[in-house]
Amino acid sequence: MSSTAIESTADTLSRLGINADFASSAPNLHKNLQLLSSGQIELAKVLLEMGQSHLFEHWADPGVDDEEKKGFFDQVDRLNSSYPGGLASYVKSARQLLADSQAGKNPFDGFTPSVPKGEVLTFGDEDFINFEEAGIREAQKAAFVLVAGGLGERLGYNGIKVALSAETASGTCFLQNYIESILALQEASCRLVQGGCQTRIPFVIMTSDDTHARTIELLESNSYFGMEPAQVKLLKQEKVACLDDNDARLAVEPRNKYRIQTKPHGHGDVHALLFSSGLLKIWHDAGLRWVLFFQDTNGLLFKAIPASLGVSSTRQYHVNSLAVPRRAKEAIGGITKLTHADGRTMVINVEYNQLDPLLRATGQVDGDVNDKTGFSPFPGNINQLILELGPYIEELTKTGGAIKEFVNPKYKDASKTSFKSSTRLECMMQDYPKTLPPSARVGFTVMDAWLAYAPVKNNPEDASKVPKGNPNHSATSGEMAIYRANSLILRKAGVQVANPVRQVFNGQEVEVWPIITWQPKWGPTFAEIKRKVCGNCIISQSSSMVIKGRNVFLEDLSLDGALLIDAVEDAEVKVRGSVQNKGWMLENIDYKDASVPEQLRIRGFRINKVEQLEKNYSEPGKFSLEP
Ligand code: UGB
Repeated sequence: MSSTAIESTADTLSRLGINADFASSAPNLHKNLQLLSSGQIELAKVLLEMGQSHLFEHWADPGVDDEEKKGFFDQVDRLNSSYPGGLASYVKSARQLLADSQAGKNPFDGFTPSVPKGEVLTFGDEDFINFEEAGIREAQKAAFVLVAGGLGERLGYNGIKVALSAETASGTCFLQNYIESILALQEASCRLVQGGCQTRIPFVIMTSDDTHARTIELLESNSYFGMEPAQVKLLKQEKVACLDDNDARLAVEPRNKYRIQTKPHGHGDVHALLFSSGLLKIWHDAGLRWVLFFQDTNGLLFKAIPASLGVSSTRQYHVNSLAVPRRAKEAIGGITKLTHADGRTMVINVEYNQLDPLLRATGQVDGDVNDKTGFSPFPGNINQLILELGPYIEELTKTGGAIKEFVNPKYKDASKTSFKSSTRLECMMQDYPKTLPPSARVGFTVMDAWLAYAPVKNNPEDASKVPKGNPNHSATSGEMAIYRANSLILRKAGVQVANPVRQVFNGQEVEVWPIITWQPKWGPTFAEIKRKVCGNCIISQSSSMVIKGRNVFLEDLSLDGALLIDAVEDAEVKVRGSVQNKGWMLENIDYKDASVPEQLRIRGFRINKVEQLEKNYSEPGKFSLEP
């Protein structure tokens, strides 16, 4: 060590008011102090004060691995600055939560669950149509936030989930479907303003290191799927430090002793990120009123948005959780009213693994079971939240966006003293209402699952083992649900759509309806779809129909085969008469067949496009298609 280096370290320490002995508990750190900047020394002090001296146990002498040591502090700096309250606060919370977990403390201690009251909608009735209309009016005051930082371990797909095709008839991926849906709402909402409007609905995507680069690439290589790039903002969540034991000792990365092991913190990060990004204030200043949160693989989602947003504005909900009827033990949380012995109440999601023990602990001996309707009395949380922006900002100003965390260590044995592998704190975006005052208006909106919810979460093997009657939540069921929903919507609009047949793909029995899909702008609301369909239209079970374009009208159409229409914005196309051809067929694929692309394999089928009628209208004008 050179004498100048000793002097400058000593100077730095004295300038920082830090006693030179602060690193005596970590001799290997002490030896390396000369390498550290003043900021790094402060971080080192924080680590030692938190009882983390073991992190330096394997540090080499100065001159060896010095770049790695800098890298260590870069990482500590990131972990410290990305967590509300910094690393010290993280370790403090971890110790408390780990102690509670070891003691077997029930996070809902003192609370009794009951079934809350909310808005239950019936697709297509007068109320539904009115709520949709109100929702479309509000859409120009909304911002959308997609949480897409998850790896999708349950699905086991190699790519990012938003790049998966929501359905293979048109090949539209989830991200494209979401963007086109937001643009469709934007246009529909602006059309209600006299003279139109220039509103560009903001769209935020929360990514993580696992998904960030591939999300950007997907957007850029597809020209943002038609959205203006400035409308889209990506916020990357950081992972959090892993914990090795009940004393919250930070875990060293197994492959690099100069790094702390990290794991995802959960979708709850979205609130702190939005708050610290400054976007909420910008939106508020621009007159926005709503923030809508949603997840990465639900191809039905936007069919439920206009009506739910209408409920939020009509009922003046500060928080509106979208929900569907839930089967007992289904892996989605239950929306629950919790009443504390001291009188406090909250309406909150109780996660699927906690609902059953909570019910049993509070005298409902059968736990999480269906009632006579065949469903759990607790509506299923589909994790689509609509928050009113003003109260949201007020709350986050108090909390900084920190969300109540939990820890879920896998203990080695009943003594609960050591873990099978490192754990970490996690948080969920739907836990936001936990800190709200009793005056907050927290509600929910229930819709039929066929209309609102068909996520792609389970791999083929797990999906095939789902108990009979419970949804598979696989790529197979997710795609089939889109065709079913579109068929049922057209039925409600007056089209005679044939009944489905049952078929098995990847070991899952599903209903196969006609393969019908349309671009979101063709039918952003039910009223709009009804306007596009008239006369006596018939669609046979083996038919397929793909509509691209806004102004395509079905009039006395009889379809028995495949029909594809693609029309530019100002082309108005009336489709009449009888379309008959050999159409499309579904062919089985085995998910283990590695010769087939993974995108298809995980569905268990591919569409064989045998024969089709395909018409493109690339010029403005009025057209009639009468085969
Ligand atoms: N996600 C992130 O963006 N970051 C993360 O760190 C983790 C996830 P999962 P989960 O709708 O069926 C939720 O893994 O967490 C994103 C609700 O908690 O698909 O098991 C990720 O990219 C549960 O109450 O779901 O369960 C994805 O978009 C229930 O409603 C989203 O977060 C369930 O979803 C969800 O992640 C459901």
